[in-house]
Amino acid sequence: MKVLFTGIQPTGDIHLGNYFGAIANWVRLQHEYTTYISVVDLHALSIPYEPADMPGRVADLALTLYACGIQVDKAVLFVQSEVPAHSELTWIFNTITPLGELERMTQFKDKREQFRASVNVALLDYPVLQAADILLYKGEVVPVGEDQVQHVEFTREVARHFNSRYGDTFPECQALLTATPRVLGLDGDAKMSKSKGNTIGVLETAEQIWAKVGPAKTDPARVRRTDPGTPEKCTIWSYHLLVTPEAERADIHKGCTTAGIGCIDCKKRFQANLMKVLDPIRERYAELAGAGRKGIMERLDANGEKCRAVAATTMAEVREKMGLKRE
Ligand code: AQP
Repeated sequence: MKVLFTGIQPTGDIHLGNYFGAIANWVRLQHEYTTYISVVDLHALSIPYEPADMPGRVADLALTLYACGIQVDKAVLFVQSEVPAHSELTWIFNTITPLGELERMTQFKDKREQFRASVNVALLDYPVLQAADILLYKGEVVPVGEDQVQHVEFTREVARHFNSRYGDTFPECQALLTATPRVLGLDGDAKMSKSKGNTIGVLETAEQIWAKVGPAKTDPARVRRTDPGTPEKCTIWSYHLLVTPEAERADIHKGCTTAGIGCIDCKKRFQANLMKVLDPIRERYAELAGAGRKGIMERLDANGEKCRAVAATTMAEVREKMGLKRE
């Protein structure tokens, strides 16, 4: 089987962007690939965080991923910092990465603006660590959201640079997108994002979600209930595309464009369809976080060990090719 590698930062609760932009694909593809999924805590250190919160966040993220449908016997879910070779390979890749390539990365430019007071080297080096993550396991397929496609392309470049300098070692990986690779933020921002506070979390209850969705902006043309709207200009419509069956969507589309339904009706129908997806995840999370927690934590330990072994094999090959093996 081909190797799939992907990761997610423990920077907050999993949201609809993570789920429909990436995780839904991981759940599907774990049956078709040798699958590695990393809780990338080293990446999360690149933005301000509270050390005391980190262990809880990592554990919670793992539990939520299993609740979303990642299976213990199908995917190797592990914690990045428990495999030191990720940092070692990053340094090696730093030596073959032109500075200019990192400076033009869209995510770096965005985060540099967002965290203006604390722009550290790790923010710039983030894609190099990501390349190390993927290539340590010789990942060929990388299912991500649209925002990460540029980093996957960069990883291909890194593999190419390394292979041409030191000999054929790494595969050139491909990004894999879902049908909805970019989920808008509740505030209409181009990206739902944990650090922007514009999210709907997958573990939120119907009441919590309604408190956010009820006041959310829709098509600005619908000032009064009787004003017809354009669904394509509405964030809530983009959410219907995630969860609402096609026939019902056609009905809602017509209702909006003819002012047959109001925005509140439209939002209620979205919420009802969304809860059909989220209720089972929340229930499963409750089970795992209770009786299942110890077993999951043990599984993370065992997976860390498995990954250290895979990483050691790759690093032995890398060291030898780079002349780092003593006579
Ligand atoms: N809005 C989104 N639409 C589609 N896909 C998304 N992803 C994230 N947001 C969206 C995808 O989810 C996976 C895990 O992302 P991550 O947590 O590692 O980092 P991120 O992309 O930076 O996500 P956030 O929520 O925006 O986190 P912060 O605010 O901490 O930076 C990735 O495959 C990502 O593409």
